[in-house]
Amino acid sequence: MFAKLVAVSLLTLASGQLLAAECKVTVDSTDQMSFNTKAIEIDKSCKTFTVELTHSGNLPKNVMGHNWVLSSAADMPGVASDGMAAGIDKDYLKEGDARIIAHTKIIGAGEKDSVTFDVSKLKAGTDYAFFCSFPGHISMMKGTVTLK
Ligand SMILES: [Cu+2]
Repeated sequence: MFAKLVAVSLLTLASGQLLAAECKVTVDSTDQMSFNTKAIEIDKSCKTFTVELTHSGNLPKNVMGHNWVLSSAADMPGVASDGMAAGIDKDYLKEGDARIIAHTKIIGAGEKDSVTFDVSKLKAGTDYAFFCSFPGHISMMKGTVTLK
């Protein structure tokens, strides 16, 4: 009985450590207008979550720039189309757009940027999306963000 209890406790401890949530992810972007992931999962136990965006291509940001933008899936088309008009100096995002939950700046080849946001901004039961708002990129460069 005692041995069994100890075994269960050890198992709980071990799985607890194994399951410790990683509250950050690195997303790479390329000259092929792509991200290296289509789905990001955020553990509910994370207070904040950090996304580091890298660019492994060779093209400069005015030609093949990328950013990482988070909004609800429903808001994504509107954020992207308003962002297109904002221009590269504004990272192709409308200034003060409340629909944007988090975003990096636009980066070019060899550059990186990261953003950290409060996970409490995400509500259970809402679909979230990430995308690049560089004009024309959203068709290829988007994915889902899920709170789990
Ligand atoms: Cu892009």
